[in-house]
Amino acid sequence: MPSTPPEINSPLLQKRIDELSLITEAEPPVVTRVLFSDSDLRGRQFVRNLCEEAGLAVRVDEAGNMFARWEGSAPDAPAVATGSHIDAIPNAGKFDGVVGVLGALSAIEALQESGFRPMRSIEIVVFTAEEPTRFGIGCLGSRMLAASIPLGKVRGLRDPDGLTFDELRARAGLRGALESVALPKGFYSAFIELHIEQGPLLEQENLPIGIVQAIAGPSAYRVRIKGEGGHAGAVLMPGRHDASLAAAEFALAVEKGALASGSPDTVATTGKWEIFPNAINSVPCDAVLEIDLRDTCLETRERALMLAREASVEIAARRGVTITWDEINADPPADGDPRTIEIAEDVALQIDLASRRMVSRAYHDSLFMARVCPTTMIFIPCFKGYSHRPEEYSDPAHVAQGARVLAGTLARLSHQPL
Ligand code: HGY
Ligand code: MN
Ligand code: MN
Repeated sequence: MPSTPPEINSPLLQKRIDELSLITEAEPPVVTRVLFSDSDLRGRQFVRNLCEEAGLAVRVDEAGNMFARWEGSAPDAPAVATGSHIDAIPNAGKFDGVVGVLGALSAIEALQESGFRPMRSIEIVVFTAEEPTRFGIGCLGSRMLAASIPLGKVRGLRDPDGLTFDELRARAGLRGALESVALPKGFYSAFIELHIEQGPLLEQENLPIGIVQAIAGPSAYRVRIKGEGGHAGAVLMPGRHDASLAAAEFALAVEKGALASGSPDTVATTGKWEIFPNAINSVPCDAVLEIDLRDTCLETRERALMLAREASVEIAARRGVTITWDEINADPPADGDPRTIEIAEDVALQIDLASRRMVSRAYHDSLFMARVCPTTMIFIPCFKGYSHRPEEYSDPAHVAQGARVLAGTLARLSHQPL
């Protein structure tokens, strides 16, 4: 066991983060790497090559989750897992998810160079489809690993071009049974994910490390509003059933529901709007909205949802439109594992890094890994909390410190008694 966690090769880690950021569908420095797109496939290959150069044994499951294993002296014991995602939403930055994948690789390389030998194997997981961009639902890979999504629902997904998950994963040469993806019970002894905070607290409090004690529960809904179209000049106002204006009122009602839930942790937005026929001189007859509603507490999230549903009934009656709801996902919050949290805190303390426990308001693959093994996350600060935008930034010192705390935590978890 290393007396203190080994130093991270920060310039090399930064160089890799920069190199991966150039594998994008957008113009650098903008990062866009949508599930199973050409840039996603090239990004996966980039990470795979680095892991194989580090001597890790790499495999890919039928959903596209990639695993890079550093075999320990007890190869049959439940391994310690770490990792994150490299897919990126449109107009994203270069740190979200990537820090947890490349930081984990740098942590393992530092441990290797320090002469540390794992007892439990240590495995990096690069989860497929953490972002909801392609299919509207996030964490598809970790949901399937945790057997937390009916495979019929996965097969029924369609992307905006009408492509299925099976058609898209075939691009990566994956055609095997998705039933093989779910992890056997007890496969991992622990999971720990390094990630940028995607919020402003650590920077505001000038703290280098956050340890996640809870992850907010995400939910998403697709709401269809059916009105009546017509000529924008000829249909007089009293006779209109304008789907777009009903959508506008409804989106404000969603916001109102979140504000009236009784908890400051309830957040909601209407992030996707499609108006039909979307022509300037035509009264919109249809609107399709996608709502993102989250909370650290199920009860207040449900209250916000109920208020929004009640508002939709009133808006539909008053405006003479129909409003129908489809649930995309509604997942409970997850708690960090106390023992794993303590270990990560103790490692940070050991290298004089102040830390605080905190909530993750973004969801992560950890939300589902917490269903299969003790899980927590290590957060590092990011500039003004920016994320999901090109200005996303974490300075190299913070990235390296996060990876170093990860290295120390992985070392201790790997030597947990069998
Ligand atoms: O939306 C989220 O919380 C995550 O970044 N996909
Ligand atoms: Mn993200
Ligand atoms: Mn992420």
